[in-house]
Amino acid sequence: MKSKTLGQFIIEKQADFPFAKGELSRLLRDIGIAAKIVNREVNKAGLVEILGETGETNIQGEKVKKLDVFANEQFIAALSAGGEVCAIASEENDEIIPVDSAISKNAKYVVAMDPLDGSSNIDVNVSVGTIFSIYRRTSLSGPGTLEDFMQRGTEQIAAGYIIYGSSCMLVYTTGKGVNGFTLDPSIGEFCLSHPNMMTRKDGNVYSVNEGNYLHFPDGVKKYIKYCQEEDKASSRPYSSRYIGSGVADIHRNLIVGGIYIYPTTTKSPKGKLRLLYECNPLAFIIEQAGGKATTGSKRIMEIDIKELHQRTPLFCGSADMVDKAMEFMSKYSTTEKV
Ligand code: P6P
Repeated sequence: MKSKTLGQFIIEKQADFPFAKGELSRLLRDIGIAAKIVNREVNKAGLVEILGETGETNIQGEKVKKLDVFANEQFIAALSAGGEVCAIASEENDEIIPVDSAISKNAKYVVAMDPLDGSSNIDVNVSVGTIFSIYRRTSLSGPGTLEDFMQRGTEQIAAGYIIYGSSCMLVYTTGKGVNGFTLDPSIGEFCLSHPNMMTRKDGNVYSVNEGNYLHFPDGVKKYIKYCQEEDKASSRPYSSRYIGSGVADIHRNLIVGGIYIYPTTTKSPKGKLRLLYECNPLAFIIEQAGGKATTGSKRIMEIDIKELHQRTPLFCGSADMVDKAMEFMSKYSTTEKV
């Protein structure tokens, strides 16, 4: 039996939002359109002149890849043309992108995104992803403002990611569970493949860049050693899996269980990942799937955001694993006040 397409699913679930008149549905459709276009380019990156770097560095001080720019342009174009957003925030843009067109004059939403997360992996053919977060605007009218993005993660009305891997999947939540859609290239549609995704309460995979071990807080060091101890009763030692694309690591842990940690390091004293368009959307998804997402001491979605590109440490995944890591942080590390 042909599985439900993303469009059919969104319309069906629209009933969950009696007051919505289809705007959120159209916004999610716009994201799906851009995702298909980006996926097409990611899949042929090796064939066309789209590999490599542009020679620029972004506000994060990271080398900008040509596919970063392409993905950013595609999502901005699709969101701006769709008429449902009044502003966009992107990892690739220092400032917000106000959307001020006739079609978006009644737009209710703003979208924050990391258009191509893990882009350092593009040239070596490893999965990359897009992360997005949707808020209701707080400003009253006209183009959106920075204030529209200064909202806690608990205020998100939807969040999701697209993973461009062995298959292209779109995973999202509107606060009523998590659903995964796999792109069927033969019909060019995302089809429901992973309904009601729930992560395992406990897992045996830990994802962290152990190359930074010497610079980790003591609590993280102790937790990593805990993961490596022999203890059959708790299935330890765990497996270490680290892809270098957060979306890919977190997607795997969402499906099979596990914990992803990007803690503070001396190089990234506030953590590396960004609160607005990486940690909050991933936290929303993980919590909706029964997992947890914290800074090592505090729930990610309750952090007050003060800057567009604000960073935070991230511990996310299976609830029992995050709890255990937080025990070590509480016992051995002075936890950052974020
Ligand atoms: P490192 C990608 O740049 C990213 O934001 C995450 O997707 C990924 O998990 C992490 O950074 C990789 O960072 O320092 O381990 O290379």
